[in-house]
Amino acid sequence: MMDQFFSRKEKSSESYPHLPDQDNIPSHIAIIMDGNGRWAKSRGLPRSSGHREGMKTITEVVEKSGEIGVDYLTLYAFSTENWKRPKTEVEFLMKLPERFLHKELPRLQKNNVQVKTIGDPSVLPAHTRRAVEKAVEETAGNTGLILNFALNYGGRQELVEVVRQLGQEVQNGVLEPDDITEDMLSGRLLTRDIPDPDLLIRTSGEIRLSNFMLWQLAYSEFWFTDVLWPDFTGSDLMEAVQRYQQRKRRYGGV
Ligand code: V07
Repeated sequence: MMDQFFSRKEKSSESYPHLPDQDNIPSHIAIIMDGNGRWAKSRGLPRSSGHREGMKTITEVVEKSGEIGVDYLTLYAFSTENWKRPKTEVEFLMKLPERFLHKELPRLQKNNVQVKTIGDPSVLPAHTRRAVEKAVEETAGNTGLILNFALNYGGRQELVEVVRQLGQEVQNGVLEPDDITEDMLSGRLLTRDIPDPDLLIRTSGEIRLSNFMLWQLAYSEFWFTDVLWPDFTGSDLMEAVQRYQQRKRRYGGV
């Protein structure tokens, strides 16, 4: 076979001979990055140091994802429920997008990563919103991994917004309720430009969705690990991908 016919995925997986299935890399991985507070507590450190350590994990996971040929990586950075946390913690968390981007944006540019977000930006502090907008704009032309941060995101809120839109269209007389289809819902979600996740990873041992991508995860494979997010490594990601591939191969066998 000639070289130019190898896809990016096939080529990059040559350096991962332990990956059983070289062309069944999940196109979209979504991650609930849980366990930062617990990581800190177990070391007698403040929760903030767990969050800071969790940012280093993002860098490692982004690079590994790009290497193996993942197209989309969605990270649950801040949920609509997280506002209930103590004010000081929320204030700290709202500084993390700036800190992360200040440190990592040059590397993201170099790696051809495109930054995107889902969630309601309207209630974020202006400094947070500005930092994120800048990163989105400055990476808009990149053609590699799409790094999608869910920031002030809630799955139910996202669905309510779609229902409101459709209701409005019905009221305006441009739409009949019976004509509403799945595509009309998915085409109005914040993820309308990206495919549904193939694989969901949640760290830190909790087995629930916590309002994350409720519609989009309907057919995804789920991978739960007890590893806390700050301890999660590129090789944990590879384990999750391998398990995903094993499950996919079993389906193929039936
Ligand atoms: C946050 C650090 C990672 C562990 C999980 C929770 C805490 C990166 C971002 C971020 C968000 C948007 C963006 C660039 C970076 C972030 C929050 C919390 C609120 F465009 N990490 N991180 N945002 N944590």
